[in-house]
Amino acid sequence: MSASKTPTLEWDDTDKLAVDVIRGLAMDAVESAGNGHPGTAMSLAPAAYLLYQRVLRHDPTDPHWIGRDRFVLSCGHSSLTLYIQLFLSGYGLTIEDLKLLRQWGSLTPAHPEHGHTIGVETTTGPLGQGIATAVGMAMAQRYERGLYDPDAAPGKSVFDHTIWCFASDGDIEEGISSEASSLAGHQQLDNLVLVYDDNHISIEGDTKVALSEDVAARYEAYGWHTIHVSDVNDVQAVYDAFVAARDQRSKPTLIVVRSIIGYPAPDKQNTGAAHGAALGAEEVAKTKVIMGFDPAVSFYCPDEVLAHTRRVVDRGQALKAEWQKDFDAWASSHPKAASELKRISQQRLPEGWADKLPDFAGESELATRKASGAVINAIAPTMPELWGGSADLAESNNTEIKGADSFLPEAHGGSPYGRILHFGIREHAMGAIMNGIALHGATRVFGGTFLTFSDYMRGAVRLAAIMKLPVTYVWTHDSIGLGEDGPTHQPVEHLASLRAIPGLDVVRPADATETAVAWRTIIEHNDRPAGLILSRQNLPVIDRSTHGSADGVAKGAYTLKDASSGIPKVILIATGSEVAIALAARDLLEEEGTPTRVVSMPCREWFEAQEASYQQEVLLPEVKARVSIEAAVALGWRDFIGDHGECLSLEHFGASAPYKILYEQYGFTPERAVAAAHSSLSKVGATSGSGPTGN
Ligand SMILES: Cc1ncc(C[n+]2csc(CCOP(=O)(O)OP(=O)(O)O)c2C)c(N)n1
Ligand SMILES: [Mg+2]
Repeated sequence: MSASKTPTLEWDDTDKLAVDVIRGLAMDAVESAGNGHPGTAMSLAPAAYLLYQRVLRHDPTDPHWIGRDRFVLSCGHSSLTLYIQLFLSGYGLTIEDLKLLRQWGSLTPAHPEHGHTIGVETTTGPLGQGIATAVGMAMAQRYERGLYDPDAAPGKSVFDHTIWCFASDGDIEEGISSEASSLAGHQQLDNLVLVYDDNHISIEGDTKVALSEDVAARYEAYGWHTIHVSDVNDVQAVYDAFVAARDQRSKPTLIVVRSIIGYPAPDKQNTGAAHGAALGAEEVAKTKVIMGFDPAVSFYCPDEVLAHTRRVVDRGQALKAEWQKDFDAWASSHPKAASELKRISQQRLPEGWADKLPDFAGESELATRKASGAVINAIAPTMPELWGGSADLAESNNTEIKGADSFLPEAHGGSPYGRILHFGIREHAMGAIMNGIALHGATRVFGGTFLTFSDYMRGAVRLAAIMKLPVTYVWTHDSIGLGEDGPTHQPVEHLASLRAIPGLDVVRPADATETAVAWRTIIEHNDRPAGLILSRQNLPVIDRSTHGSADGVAKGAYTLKDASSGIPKVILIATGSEVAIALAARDLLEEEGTPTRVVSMPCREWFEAQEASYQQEVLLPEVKARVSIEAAVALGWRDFIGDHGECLSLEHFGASAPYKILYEQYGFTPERAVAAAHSSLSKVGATSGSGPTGN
């Protein structure tokens, strides 16, 4: 794009004043909180203002407009960069909200929180996540266009828009951004613009202590278009760069913008001190004088500035009205697609989708990962909103939708609108990309890797839980049951550590039938992430004519096999592959005359959401002899087994050997479960102490 084609920026004194007003508000908000991050909100003011006022396609009166551009502030610490634009644009934030920065219950928490403040597209704060989330949004935009309007010319579809992301040195340094940016280049995401605030300062001061590569050269090597702007205060140059980046067709664009953190504060600009602390009354006063403001006035925002900036509402409404005409025309010429879009947007599932779930009754044994693959393939034809893939383990994770195209530019041998995601070996980016996809629209995405590598995704999983995003992790190879690959690949602590994340459903089905119900339940939830924990090895398919219905999975735990007569004396609680061991142990216990109940507990979170009466029906409070069986650390199981219970668990790493040997060696056998039951029964007999609580 040549500079001559770029429209001249209209920029008057009120715009100039508005940028200084932003700087003043940023300083004052942090000063009033006593802490916060003023520096970058001050230095990035011209870029943020230009974007929101002149370039971003948005209508502040309709923040959920599907045709809007998305803005991601990856450097979430600089939340004022966003909050002040939301205030000036008219999203509902007020000066009073800015005065309550970082305060209890305010709309202006320290870091932007999606679902809390209108206009915040994603929660950011953990550096690097925002860039990868933006990549996910850009991928979702292309997929959604492919679903509904694949034949439109580039830039001409109502589903076309741009994903904008502002990022700081920390975002650029974090590995997740490299993973995601590499993939974005490979995917040729021309709808993505990353603005890198190259201010050479992070918390420890000059970034020369930790960063020396040529970032733009790195991005060029990834396949990005790059643009340099030598001074963020050169608004025409910033504007030209924005327009050129937006109009770039074929690659994502990185705009490297040089800025001076804390500008124009006389003493603290260009120092780490401007990053994350109040500038102090004296410095604030001096800065206001430099800007021509009265140093005695705080939160200065003259009416003329607000009247000027709120005109962006007119601009946005006009853009939207224009778009609406096109959308209506599209809808009338694509009635089927339009009704499907409506369904998906309302997060409704297609009629009869669950009838498509496979019935595994005829199978004798099957790995739950394979059952999961069968489920995905059974429901995929009725659910176009379902897509996903793996971090290079599709065959192992059984995530492939058979017959579907790979989501890839044609140059790389796929279809730009394909349904199979290839994340490459980039688990952390995969997690954040899934978040971006879920945030962008109502499609349902899944992503697979080995459970042990969920650690590599954890930062993104945690954000999915915070944002309540309905993404599904397909985590296979779930225990020592994976066998020969050994301790690096055998999860031991992962179940406990994932269960520790509030709002994440950790679901470990016992057999193929439970896997189908687990998928059904996950799909029926649209307000939280879930991890499916699946076995590599075959597991017996439980005969449901003689055992409890797998529908109990939806309640998190259920009686799979009750005592043959009367009230059980002992309850065995197991998950996943260890349920079969519990069933075999029950047979032994029953043979010796101990009435035994087996409870399958695939999802604690779902069980904990049940009424106390149901919980007590399953875990009879009067039965204090209990054994938990799970080939992982015992952490968390005491909540269910109580003072008299025993845990059959694994408190050390595994080893490289065939899995049956490992189960023997580490004591995951029916005989050991029986011994544990005896031990628990004797504790109950020996004491009259308190039993388990809460169930
Ligand atoms: C993953 C992660 N690690 C550490 C932090 C803590 N932290 C917040 S900002 C920051 C670095 C600030 O430097 P930069 O990213 O250049 O932002 P600037 O000061 O230029 O605004 C750090 C280490 C974080 N928010 N996220
Ligand atoms: Mg910096």
